Amino acid sequence: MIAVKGIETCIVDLPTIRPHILAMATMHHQSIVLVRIHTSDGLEGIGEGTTIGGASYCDESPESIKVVIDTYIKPLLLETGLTGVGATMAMIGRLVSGNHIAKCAVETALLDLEGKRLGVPVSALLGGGRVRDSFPVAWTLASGDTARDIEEAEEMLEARRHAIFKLKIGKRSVREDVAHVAAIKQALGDRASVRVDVNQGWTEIQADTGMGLLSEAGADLVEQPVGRYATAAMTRLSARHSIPIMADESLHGPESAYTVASKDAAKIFAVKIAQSGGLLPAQRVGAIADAAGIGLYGGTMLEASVGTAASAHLFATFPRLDWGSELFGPLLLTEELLEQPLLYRDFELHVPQGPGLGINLDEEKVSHFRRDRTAPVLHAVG
Ligand code: MUC
Ligand code: MG
Repeated sequence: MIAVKGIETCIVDLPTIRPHILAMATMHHQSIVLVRIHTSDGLEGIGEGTTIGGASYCDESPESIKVVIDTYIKPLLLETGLTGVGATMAMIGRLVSGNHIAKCAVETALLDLEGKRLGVPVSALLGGGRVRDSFPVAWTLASGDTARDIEEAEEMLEARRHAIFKLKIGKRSVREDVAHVAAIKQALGDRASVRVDVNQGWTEIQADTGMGLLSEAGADLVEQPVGRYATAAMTRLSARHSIPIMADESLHGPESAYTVASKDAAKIFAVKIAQSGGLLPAQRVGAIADAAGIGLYGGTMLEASVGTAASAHLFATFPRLDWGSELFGPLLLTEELLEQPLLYRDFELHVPQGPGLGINLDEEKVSHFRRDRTAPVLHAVG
């Protein structure tokens, strides 16, 4: 058993490079929760808990994530100390129900600690370890302006950063949205894969029209067209349309993944560590998809570099990653939080190799952008 000497959390507000327009929110900044766990053997583990658009995307917000960790998880870990990561998370699960993103942040820090203690990357702690060192990364076009989105996509192709583009729709009328997608697909042609994310914005009837037209326009998939609990509608839509549905918000852990898979409600899963409740439950979501012959895609909650690195370690271990990933979160922010940024090259993200997450925070950046700037600066203890 290893004693916990301290747990610190802070919210860090980071500006985005441009407004990011989703069906439920327009983001001008991203607010992440950093958690740092210090142990008696002198190590520090880092985790990130991040959602999108305050409290608008799911049941948690940056503020609730911080409160749950500070009020319920921190005292528990200080009192009991750490055993294995799975056992510690099971103990937390008995006291804290739901709150997947808060749990993900803590579990990430525990895995970082364990990897540092053993001298291996987090990916080596998951299943049989990594099967790839890098994988493709999509970029989301969400400026709200068709011409600007095409320009942005051309820049990304030219820079060899992204050849997969996800378009955020669901805010305007179905026909306006489809016209926007068709114009972008026509401009990019076979040089890029164009996909859409409706973020639950449609009814089943709208989705019927939309999916038919999007298929004709050359889109490759439709992410979460209807509400997250509308499993029956997703099953019917999946049966009626050849363009695949990718489940995102419908997946909040292995149990929901099992429901979606067994009801044939989606042909692809966007696996997210935050929504799943951590890397370990997200690994089980991935295993359910794999066993059911469902396509796998590495999703994001638009985390900054810590959450993105954690996700990358997990996605590196999936036996299949047929649809690539969208781990571009750090690139949407004006500020880099790491001393050494994650490596994006030739359309792929390269998974860090060092022990734990294999990353180091830039302390000055953290102290400058943390919301409670007047509080003492977070620093490694011991
Ligand atoms: C989502 O719903 O997938 C992922 C990429 C992006 O632009 O938004 C997120 C959330
Ligand atoms: Mg989505």
